[in-house]
Amino acid sequence: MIKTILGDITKVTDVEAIVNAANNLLLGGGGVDGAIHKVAGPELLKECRTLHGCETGEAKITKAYNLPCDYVIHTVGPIWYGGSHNEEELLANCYYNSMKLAMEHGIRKIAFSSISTGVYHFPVEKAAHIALETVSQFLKEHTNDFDLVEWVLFDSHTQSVYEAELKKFM
Ligand code: AR6
Repeated sequence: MIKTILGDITKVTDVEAIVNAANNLLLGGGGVDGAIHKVAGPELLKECRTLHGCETGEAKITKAYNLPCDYVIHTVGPIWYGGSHNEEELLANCYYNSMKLAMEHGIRKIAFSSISTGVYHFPVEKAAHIALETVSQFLKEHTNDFDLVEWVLFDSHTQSVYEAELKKFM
């Protein structure tokens, strides 16, 4: 099942893993990354330090500490430079690699944030299309491995864009 909800990803209780929109250092930051570290507590930063960063488009997994889920998958979205720097493929890689990592850990319910569409300025319509296309393709190839994929979106405009894309892939 794929759905979108309006809300704060740090409060989501119906998934085993949430996906953080991190940066290459994996040492926290602003936006959703800051919110996740704040709620998870300092143990998360301690574990992140052992990971030695993450390449753009890749994903790494940690425990979730004080968050109400079991794991945090940290992926690093591309900064939008106008579209000629491989941004679309890198964003697709974020979703593909996060789903793959989840599957390898037996995670069946996962919540994504809107990777790259905040501080990194990826246009939300393009990002939502890539997100839904990549994940629905992944689910087609791994039909029995997931029960729920949801996007937890922080503002109603972003949610309406993801909802419109979702309808195209249902
Ligand atoms: N729950 C769900 N979504 C949220 C939350 C939240 N608590 N807080 C913000 N958002 P951004 P990026 C939304 O900027 O563009 C960080 O500093 C937000 O409204 O968090 O990938 C990292 O450390 C937007 O729709 O991520 C990196 O340096 C979406 O999450 C950099 O920002 C993503 O916005 C990554 O930038």
